[in-house]
Amino acid sequence: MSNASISSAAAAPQSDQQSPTLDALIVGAGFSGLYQLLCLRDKLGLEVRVLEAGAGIGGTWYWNRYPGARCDSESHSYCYSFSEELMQEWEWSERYPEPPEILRYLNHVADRFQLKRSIQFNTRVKSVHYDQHANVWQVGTEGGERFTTRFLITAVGCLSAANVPKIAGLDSFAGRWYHTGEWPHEGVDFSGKRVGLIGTGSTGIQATPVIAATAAHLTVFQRTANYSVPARNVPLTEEFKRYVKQNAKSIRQLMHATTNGHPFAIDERSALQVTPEERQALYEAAWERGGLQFRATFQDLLVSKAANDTASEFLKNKIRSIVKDPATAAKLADIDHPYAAKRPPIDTDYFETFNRSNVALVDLRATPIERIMPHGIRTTAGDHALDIIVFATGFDAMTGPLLRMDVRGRGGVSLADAWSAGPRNYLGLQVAGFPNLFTITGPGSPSVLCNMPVAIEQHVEWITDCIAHMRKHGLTRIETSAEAMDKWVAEVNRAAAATLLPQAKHSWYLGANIPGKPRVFMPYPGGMAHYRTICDGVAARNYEGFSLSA
Ligand code: N01
Repeated sequence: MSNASISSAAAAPQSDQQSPTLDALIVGAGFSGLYQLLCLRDKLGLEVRVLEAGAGIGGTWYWNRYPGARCDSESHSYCYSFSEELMQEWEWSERYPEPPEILRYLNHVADRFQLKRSIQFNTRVKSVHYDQHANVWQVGTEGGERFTTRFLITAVGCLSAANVPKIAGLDSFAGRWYHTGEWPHEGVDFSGKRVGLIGTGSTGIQATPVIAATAAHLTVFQRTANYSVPARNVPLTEEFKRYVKQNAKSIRQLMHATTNGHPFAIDERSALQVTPEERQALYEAAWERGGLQFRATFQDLLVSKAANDTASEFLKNKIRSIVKDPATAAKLADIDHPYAAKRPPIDTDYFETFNRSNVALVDLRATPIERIMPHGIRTTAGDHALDIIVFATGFDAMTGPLLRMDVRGRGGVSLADAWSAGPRNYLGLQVAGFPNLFTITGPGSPSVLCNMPVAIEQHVEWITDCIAHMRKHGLTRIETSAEAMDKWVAEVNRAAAATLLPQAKHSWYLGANIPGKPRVFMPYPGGMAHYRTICDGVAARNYEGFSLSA
């Protein structure tokens, strides 16, 4: 990557050094940080700086370069829509882009809007403390720099704190191990190697076929069996590229109107109102079309268990028909949650990969890992000799990226203490006691339940409008209240309870993948379009639920 930054690790001062006061400091230079920078610096004319831990822009896509990595949103919807010119000049090559193409796109955006001059790379934020007398945030970095800023905006992503499970003996492993979310940029050569992959979420399911293609042997360690629908990735035709450009506006309107921010509408029928034959035909068509839109086959798949059962049975039958060994098929199809109650993966030849002679599946529910040995992984059923272990074990989602910074608000209260029973905030945007701190795609917002760029643009634009409003009226502080948070948390819980989502007990949406993490349903499942209306209403009613002061 060729990022010309205003500063790099080499240039970053190692001593304690006070930098000039900023209007706004943004943490993170992924999709959200870049757009927030553009809005605050160029639209509002603020003094803004972005601090980014990586050596380049891209956030998720900078770090997640594991084999098989591909975006699950379709490329023409996985991009900014704030600029008609940008939409017209960029062309995607495939239905689902790989990290290098997404990074090319983001670098194009950053270069086009001259964003890199305001980004400081190789700079990890370590502390974020509110000074209530001066009404500013003091930000400290691992390199010892300090910044003072009026507004602090976290653009740290929802899935950026890698979760490497604490398995006894990992330190003793004689081979190499990697987490998919911190993948070496130079890549990993699996040829001739015995590889163990732990985790069968979206990442493990994407990585499995690609690793199996070059490794001598691959053992997949499955704790929770998962559904998956073929992605059906293809190069985009010239005709489709033309369609996207000619219909950019209506595609954007559709993404803004739907629950998940994707460019497809959800069928209005119930899965239970059609005949079994029709239902089967509709599922077959959706399977052939591929991708996340399998969820859109019927309107009630996420709210009615009986409707969902029809989809899950269809998908389990697909597994049984693809995987030739009945014992392996049974383990893969032994799925304990409703379809899409966990984030549904999409794949390229995942189940087919278990028909290869160099691939084995270990069911960790039946035979849990006991420890890691110098030569491999020991389960209760015996040892698996390995040269490489790949942890596709996910993330400390949503709260992890915020809590790993030492965030302290009014009175020195830490965010970790404020959230000891789980995240509490208002609209996913602000926490009482932490004035002028905005969390883009924070817990309590649709975020990961939505096509991310759509959720990000809405948050960035709301925050920008809010700061513009404050400046226009000479206001310098915005803070939500405990009461507003209580009401919002109740709304998130109400919306979750109206769906099947909480029924997946082993879900990172609930924090269940991290031992000791409070079980709280984190993203807002009331739908992106509805959430947008709520946020617009709050702003129109003079920022109801916030107090603004000079
Ligand atoms: O992580 P996950 P992911 N021992 O948490 C298992 C997004 N994403 O990186 O289910 C054994 O979903 C864990 O088991 P269990 C997307 O939103 C997007 O795959 O907790 N196993 C599970 O099987 C996605 O949902 C794209 O029982 C352990 C797996 O590891 C999110 O990122 C691509 C374990 C983790 O699955 C996270 O996906 C990829 C242990 N100690 C990902 N700990 C796009 O294309 C965990 N596991 C946009």
